[in-house]
Amino acid sequence: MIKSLAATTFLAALLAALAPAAFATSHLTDGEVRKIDKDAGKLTLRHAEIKSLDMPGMTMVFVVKDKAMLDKLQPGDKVRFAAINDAGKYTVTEIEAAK
Ligand SMILES: [Cu+2]
Repeated sequence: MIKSLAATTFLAALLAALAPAAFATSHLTDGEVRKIDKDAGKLTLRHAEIKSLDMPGMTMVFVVKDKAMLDKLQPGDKVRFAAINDAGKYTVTEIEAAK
């Protein structure tokens, strides 16, 4: 009994330790690059639901935080990204190639 309690406690501690790592990537949303406008710093993405913005999946235009973010992207690329609503402008703050 005491042994199994210790094992349960250990397991709970282990899960608690692992949880932050799991959350670290969960803020990223799956998407696909449709169009890139480097001059305007804009990016059209077909994206999955974005829970943090309360937005269903759709294709839409985003502004990018830094135009350099567009350099490594091509239309058709599968990506994972984070976006915020910056005073009404949906802005991509992070983007990476999906594995
Ligand atoms: Cu959208």
